[in-house]
Amino acid sequence: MSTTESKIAVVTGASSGIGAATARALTALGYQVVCAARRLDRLTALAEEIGGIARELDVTSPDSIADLAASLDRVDVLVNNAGGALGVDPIARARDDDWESMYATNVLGVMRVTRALLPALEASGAGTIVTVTSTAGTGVYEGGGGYTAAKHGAHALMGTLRLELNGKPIRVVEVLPGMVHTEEFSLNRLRGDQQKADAVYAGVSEPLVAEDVADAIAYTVGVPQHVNIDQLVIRPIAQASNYKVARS
Ligand code: 8X3
Repeated sequence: MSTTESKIAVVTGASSGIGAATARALTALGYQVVCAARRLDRLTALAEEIGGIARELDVTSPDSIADLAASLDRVDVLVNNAGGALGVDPIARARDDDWESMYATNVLGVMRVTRALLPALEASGAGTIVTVTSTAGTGVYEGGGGYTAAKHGAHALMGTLRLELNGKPIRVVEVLPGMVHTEEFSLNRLRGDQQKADAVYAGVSEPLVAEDVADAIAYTVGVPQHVNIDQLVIRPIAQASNYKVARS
């Protein structure tokens, strides 16, 4: 791998949405980006477009994470973006497999990928970890129990990590997006029902798009290395809280 000259950024969940946009934004900042996700066909196209590297990664698989770590000889930036929501059921009808899956991706996935890449991030002498959590990491709403619990877990993980890494040359950044209209977030959450997914954004004037969040992530990475943006909450102007959204 010809990575010895370039600074390397690893982006998980890079096959679409915020992850793909972040891979482009960090490339524009001068990083060589390792685009990691499960769907290698999409990653390969993205990597070709941006001059990056495609790596198949399932953040729920310890073996897959170990393979990724072993393939990298340098890591300057890690963006933990892989994750997502499944279902909008109230807790009274919570589906165990949804909750287990959300915990596996949003919490255990972040922990395992971070743990695996920490030695390389420290060895870089100027590492940065950015985890994309959510406004669901600090607030709750009906029907969001499994997702908000998982994102609260990821939020706690980042706070803990910042304390534990104090004194080491690694920034720990949490980006908490609100309503972002991406191709897949709501579609996945609503089990492929496009009509219901579209209804999430109906009447909302300009929900955020993936590039808005990618720009915010790139900002946290691009500020001087002594500046640690602990948390960056980003919402569309139409959204004042998780459930106060202006609709026409
Ligand atoms: C996405 C924001 O409001 O759907 O993480 O929980 S929300």
